[in-house]
Amino acid sequence: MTFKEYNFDGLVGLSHHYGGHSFGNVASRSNSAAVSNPREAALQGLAKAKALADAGRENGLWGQGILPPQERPFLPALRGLGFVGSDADIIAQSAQHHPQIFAKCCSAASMWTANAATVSPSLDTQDGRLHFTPANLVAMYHRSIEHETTGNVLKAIFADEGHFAHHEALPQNMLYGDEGAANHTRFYDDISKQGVEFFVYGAEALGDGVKPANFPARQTLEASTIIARSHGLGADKTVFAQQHPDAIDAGVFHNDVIAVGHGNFMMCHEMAFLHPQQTYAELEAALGAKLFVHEVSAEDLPIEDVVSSYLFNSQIIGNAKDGMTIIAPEESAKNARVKAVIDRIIADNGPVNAVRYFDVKQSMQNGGGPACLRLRVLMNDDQVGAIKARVMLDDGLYADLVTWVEKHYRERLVVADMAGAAFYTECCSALDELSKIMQLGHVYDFQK
Ligand code: SUG
Repeated sequence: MTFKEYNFDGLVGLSHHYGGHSFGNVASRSNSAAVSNPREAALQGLAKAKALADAGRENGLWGQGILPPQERPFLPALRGLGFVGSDADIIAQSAQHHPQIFAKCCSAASMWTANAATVSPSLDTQDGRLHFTPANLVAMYHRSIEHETTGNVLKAIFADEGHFAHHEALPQNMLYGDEGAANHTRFYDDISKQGVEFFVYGAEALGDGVKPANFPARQTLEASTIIARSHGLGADKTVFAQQHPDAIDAGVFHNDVIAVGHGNFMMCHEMAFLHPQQTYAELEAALGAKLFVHEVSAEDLPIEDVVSSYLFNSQIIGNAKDGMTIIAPEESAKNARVKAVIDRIIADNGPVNAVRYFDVKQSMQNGGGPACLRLRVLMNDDQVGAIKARVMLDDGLYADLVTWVEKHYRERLVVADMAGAAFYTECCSALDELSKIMQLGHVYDFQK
């Protein structure tokens, strides 16, 4: 049976704003309190997803899905923090007396679906099912409230237990900090055979090894090993590597900000891993075939440019035979040093032969590039056939989603705009409509 990669992009939520919520994420912090445009954000994300859906339909090489946004403000979180009364009371009290907490409970950060879950295709798992573990995202409070709804959504879409296995998020403790697919890459030589699952962690929580000095290591080795174990991955096909702590301190809060892999190719910066040569060798040994690693030096691209351009948060699509394409953020085209790096990657004899740039500025300003916006799920036709929800992005779904966004989304948003019951009601009625468009059933708390 042949397998295909499906990118599930997160549809940006109605509450997309710049809250400055992520310590260690340079863009989030520097755009704090800027005015956001949720409508533009959602349309930018949809335009990228539609372009890839069209290209994939034409060449038959990949597919494109969509994951819905979450309900915000998230009242279960506010209730858990001691706010009581009617929905309107809870919103008013928290917004008035604890505006920062209120803003965190309004975050639309679930749009970055690379952090939704870790996904292991059925080719790699002991029981032959496709496994999902929603990320607990404990390092940042505003993201730690995502995993339950994420689990509901994944279970609603990938409902068939014969094909799909769903795990609970890991325990809510920094020992087990887990940020999902942003720190997980799968390499393969043949897309329809077992691949190598590569887990990158920021620190070993219980070890004496080096750790970043200033910013949090959001992913622990402990978390990565639990997932490898519970997904039933083969030890000889699993590689763990530590991120360079200095990179985390420079603003590289996830591995996908400094490295990206696809098939038999990886492009990364020399500061990506603590032990780069050992990491490349272990990956190639596990792959049992040639792995093309394009390592970019700090001399060619200082770490500050890595963080500002988000070059390594590109998606890579296609295959080694027909050629791969880098899907880069527009910010990368504007930086001459980055442009030169891309030209060199295309010119060398690796599998990449093209680049396309996309404008996802609304997301970028919160530290989320093209690759943050998608969750990769490798499936065969039977597994795709088992999905009953309307999540595959064809012309019809795209048109319905654009109409839905244009009907419900604001063009200007700051935290104060979300501080009344009206915004909450607006969001719930929009999401209720969306869950019907996407045939998701009841995945939201307000639908209980
Ligand atoms: O977790 N930003 C997200 C960006 C996530 C990017 N994802 C990947 N690299 N895969 C984060 O830091 C900022 C929200 C705010 O400040 O309003 C935020 O959550």
